[in-house]
Amino acid sequence: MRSAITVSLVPQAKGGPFVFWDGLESACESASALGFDAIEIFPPAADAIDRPALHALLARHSLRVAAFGTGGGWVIHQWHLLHGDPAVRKSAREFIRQIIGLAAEFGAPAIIGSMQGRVDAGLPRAQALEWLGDALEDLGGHAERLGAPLLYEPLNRYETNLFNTLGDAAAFLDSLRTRNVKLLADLFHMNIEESSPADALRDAARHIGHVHFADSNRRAVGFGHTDIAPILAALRDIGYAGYLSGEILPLPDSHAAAAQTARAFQTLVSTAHA
Ligand code: LER
Ligand code: MN
Repeated sequence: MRSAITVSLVPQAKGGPFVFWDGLESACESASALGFDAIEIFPPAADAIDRPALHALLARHSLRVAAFGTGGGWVIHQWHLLHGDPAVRKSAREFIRQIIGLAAEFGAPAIIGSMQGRVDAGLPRAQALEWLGDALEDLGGHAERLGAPLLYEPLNRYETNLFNTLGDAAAFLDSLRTRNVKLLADLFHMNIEESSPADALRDAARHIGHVHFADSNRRAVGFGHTDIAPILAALRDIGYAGYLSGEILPLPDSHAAAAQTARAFQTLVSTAHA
């Protein structure tokens, strides 16, 4: 498994679960000093990223990009894939498509988290699931042609009423034609929704493509009360070789949150696995 830490480039997302907020240069410097393998980027839009500059920055710090989030489309524009207005659904899909293109250039997947939206009053659930499935077929196929998976993230009940558990999301992915959409297992959401996070990971093993590494209170692993050992044992047992990415609140401050994530990764994952 590899380690990653998040950086938000979206000021409107302030208060959200991202560790670094002061730009890519500063985030890469800190991530590299703490020994992370990668950064996970939350951009305002695909065209906000200077691609040659980012390639150079990553090379300078021996870092990779673990993933790009697409939630800027929701935070900045209030777009999502299940909006009642077809023009807004289209804008949401195009926003994600552009980020898939950006991510593929860095060998990384894009994440559909908050951009999935929710089933609003008056929208039949079957219609919502048809729209979601159609978007995932289209965007999953697009990502596949560019050589990267697409990540779909089940969220807790306070953020979506679509799929809250890995099992329900996995069953939905099984109903699609595309095999290129993988699950993002966020340990914060799973702490709220799963009876057993470790069992949920084992049951959805073949679908797991990325992990958000967070404690029960969405702080760095070790700063809450999640029993992390059985979760890491499950990830090892299923042969998960992707990222554990610290998508967490920058508490008590960005540096301390990142340093604790690095410490947790090194003591619980690297050394146990060496
Ligand atoms: C996104 O990765 C996520 O976990 C959502 O809760 C958005 O904040
Ligand atoms: Mn997440």
